[in-house]
Amino acid sequence: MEHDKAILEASARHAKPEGQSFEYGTAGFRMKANILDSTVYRVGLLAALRSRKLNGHTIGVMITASHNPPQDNGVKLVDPMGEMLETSWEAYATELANAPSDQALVDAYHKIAESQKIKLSAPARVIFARDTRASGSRLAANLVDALKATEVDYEDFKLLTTPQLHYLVRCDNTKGTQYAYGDVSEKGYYEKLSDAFKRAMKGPSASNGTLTVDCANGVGGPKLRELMKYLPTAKDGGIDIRVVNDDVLKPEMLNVECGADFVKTQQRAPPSSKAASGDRCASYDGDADRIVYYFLEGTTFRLLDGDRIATLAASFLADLARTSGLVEELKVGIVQTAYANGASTKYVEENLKMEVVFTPTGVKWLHHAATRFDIGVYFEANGHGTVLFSDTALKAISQYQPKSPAQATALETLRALTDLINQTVGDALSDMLLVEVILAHKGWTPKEWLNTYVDLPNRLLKVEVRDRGMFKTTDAERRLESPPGIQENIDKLVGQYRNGRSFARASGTEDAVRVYAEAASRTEADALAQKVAEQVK
Ligand code: NG1
Ligand code: ZN
Repeated sequence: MEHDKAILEASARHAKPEGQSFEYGTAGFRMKANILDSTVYRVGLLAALRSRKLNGHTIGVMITASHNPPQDNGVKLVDPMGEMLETSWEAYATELANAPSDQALVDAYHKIAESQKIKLSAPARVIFARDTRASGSRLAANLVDALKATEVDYEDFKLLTTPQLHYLVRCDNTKGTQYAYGDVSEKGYYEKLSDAFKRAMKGPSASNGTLTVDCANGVGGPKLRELMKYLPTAKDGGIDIRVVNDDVLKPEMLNVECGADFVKTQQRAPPSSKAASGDRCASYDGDADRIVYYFLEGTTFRLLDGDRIATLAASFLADLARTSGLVEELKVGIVQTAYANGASTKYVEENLKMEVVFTPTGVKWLHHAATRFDIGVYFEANGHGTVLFSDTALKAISQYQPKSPAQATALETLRALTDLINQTVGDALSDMLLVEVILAHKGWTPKEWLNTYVDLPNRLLKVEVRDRGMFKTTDAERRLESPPGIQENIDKLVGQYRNGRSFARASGTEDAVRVYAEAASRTEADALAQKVAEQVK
């Protein structure tokens, strides 16, 4: 049969670790890098099948473990428009990864091809990239073995941020069409973003003060430095950026005491930070698909997380739609998860008067829900998110004839933002430029941004349990269905605290149950979280 011999031969060089089981979860496969060899090879086989299934459209493979420690790695697939792999195919990935022998792998491969009616002689194309982890090049070589064995046309983009790869996949699949997304090159990405940024910054004078960016010692560092070559500095109406934590020559430094995950979970600046009171700071995660902002107010650490970026972006975009005369046509909405601070939800509903939709954790759910709006803003509290414009919105924005100079100016900015914002996935570089544009237009420092609403104190706990599989949720993960009885107890506890809200759910990426609680004061939030944690133990 087509390719069997080659698949078997290469598989023998990438044996599956015995007794190890793998699952394609919300972040693809992610674990210690030294047990990922067979999995990455097998993901290559799946990428080949996926591309053949979709008439040879380009499929992306990203090798990264995002904010995980340096010794971990991971791999995930990118679908043709730059979105996450279709959910129904995740089970195939898991099946291939767990095939107990080389022959079982070939059998599983054919079973998928048959059930999906895939012609194995059809053309296929895969592009891939990796973050800066030491294990990345070895794992990429395993991927290549699979692509060669299945005769796939492939291109190695080497080191990229995750969102850059998503961008390239979409560009590759749309080139030469009316939906062409951009030039299929890293340079094309910088050119698109910087051009849009310059257009969006035409109105205000320049961004206010230097932005310090902590790159988690990951791939975002060199890529930000590259992007900066294309961006105007403040004296030319742009932005001054100071890059810190961008050491990628020591891979053991990745995500260590820095980066978006550290800042969000520790609620403090990286220890290496020399920021003074009021300085505007941002942190990326290890593959630069997440960003959070923060600053010191005196000595108090103030975090501006994904919820803040979402509210800032949604209110600005709605204002632009209104000022440009498009308001009747465009519905702006926000997508959040249960982890969004309750104060942000209240602010969106009561002050911005916009609809909020809740989805389970995991960007693919948020992304999907955001497509239901004309302008759909989605962010996880941890800083992963973007803004999606529907086809109707894009058409209205590009075709509308402004009726006044004010409308024309607003429309120009809106048009620039449709190009500035990465439409495929949350992107730290693109999101950063979006925030900078908005702050510059509003003439805001982070302090004014923070003053839009007051976060409810909250606590996130990780609870080790015997079997997290027992924890089943409903209502966008906000209520536990099983084990029976726990939800009733959580409800009772929540009722005892002012502005109390709490929920428990099994993590999709770690072997634990996460408990979230918020309440009117820090002491109450902590106490509520503790009590709920006792319920799930
Ligand atoms: P889990 O482990 O399922 O809670 C975490 C994050 C998600 C998302 C995924 C994917 C929290 C509470 N959860 O999911 O938001 O980013 O990882 O990486 O931050
Ligand atoms: Zn990431």
